[in-house]
Amino acid sequence: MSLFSDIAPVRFEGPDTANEYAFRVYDKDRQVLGKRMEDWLRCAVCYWHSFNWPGQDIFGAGTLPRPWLGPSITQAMADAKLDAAFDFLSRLGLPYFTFHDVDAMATATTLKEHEHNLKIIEAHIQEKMAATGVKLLWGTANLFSHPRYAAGAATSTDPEVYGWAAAQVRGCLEVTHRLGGDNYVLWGGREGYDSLLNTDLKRELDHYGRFLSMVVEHKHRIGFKGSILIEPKPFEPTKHQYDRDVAAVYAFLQRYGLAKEVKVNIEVNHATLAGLDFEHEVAAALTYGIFGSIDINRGDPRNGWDTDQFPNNAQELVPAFVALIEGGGFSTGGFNFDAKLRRQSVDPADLYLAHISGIDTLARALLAASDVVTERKLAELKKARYGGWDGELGQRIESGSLNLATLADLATAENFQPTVRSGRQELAESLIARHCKY
Ligand code: XLS
Ligand code: NI
Ligand code: NI
Repeated sequence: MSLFSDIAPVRFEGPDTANEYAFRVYDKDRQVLGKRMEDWLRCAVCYWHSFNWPGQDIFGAGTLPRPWLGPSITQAMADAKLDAAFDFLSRLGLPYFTFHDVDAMATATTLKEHEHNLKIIEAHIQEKMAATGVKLLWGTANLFSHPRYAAGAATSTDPEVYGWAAAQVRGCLEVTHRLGGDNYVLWGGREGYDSLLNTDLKRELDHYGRFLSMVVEHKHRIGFKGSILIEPKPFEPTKHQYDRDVAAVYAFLQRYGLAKEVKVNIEVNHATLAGLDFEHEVAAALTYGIFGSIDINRGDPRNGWDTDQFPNNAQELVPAFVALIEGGGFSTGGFNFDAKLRRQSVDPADLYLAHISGIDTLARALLAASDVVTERKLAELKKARYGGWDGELGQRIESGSLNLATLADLATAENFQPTVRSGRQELAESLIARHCKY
């Protein structure tokens, strides 16, 4: 029995059900474009927002009943949290979870203690995973909450802090490996700066590049086959985060020779904070060949911080799903619900309702996007728009057989008189909207 035991295991009951604790659209075995829905979405519940956050904000204390939380977490508290978390996970019926080292373990003050406490909880997590069949999508080390990380972890001004970060990442990467995790994530929590006046940008970036290289090297040393993922975010907590968006991460990876080793974990609310569409980030990552996984949530269009709300608007997600489907779907990644309740959502039932609605939203977006892709009209519209490039001139340019001078001479000699052609944007938007019927 736990806080979450009052709800019966959540099942698919179809759109007409009167049961709020059932999936209306998410039918995990339903075939979509030759793959089960569960295998397209690969959904995960995150440990931190769901079980490790008492509902505090910068103006007030926690509101949510989470009896296993306190200023310092004992092993008994960590175990009670684990019981409750896996009770929830198995009742919700999603295949994966994600966690930070410190979300799950008892509080430690030294690195020896940290290793010890992590080992204890690892064994308990292993038992829970075996008993429930829930798998690990990714693990990550929290390198931002403790005061020691105030000036960053891999970009800290203090090499001893850098050493702490190395120890935490080694520990959590190895645990993730032993638990069969599919990915290991690094969100650069405080890797950034608040003022350039006191910041040595080059030195910090070089330290960060070296850190990531050490992580990749260790991954290979221990034989971890999953993906290493960086999670971009433009700001918060620092004014300027180094991993501000997919393009910045790609430039960083190239600079340090890691573009073939590291991919990205894209978060919806981080993309929008960066002033970008979520689908832009997905398409950019696919284009650069660094698409990894997704933290699914949403921001509020009227304020500018990471509100981490549960997704509830399928239509808004369809363009990203079209890109995802056309890109072949996830390999090691999935949709991690990096989303949290509101402070007034104090009933244990609210955590179910939030996830159920979020998962159905993803299922709706998947079905709509699969119709868009199957119909092919959008793909044809796009292809036709670039039709000129398939002709003789376009092919000569694309193949590199013209240089600036020969092309300029050709354009002049043949008196090119191009005219504006319709971009068919309204039709493209309509092709999305008409399929949002689930
Ligand atoms: C914070 C991030 C964080 C990462 C994991 O904004 O989204 O939750 O996903 O460290
Ligand atoms: Ni995230
Ligand atoms: Ni976030």
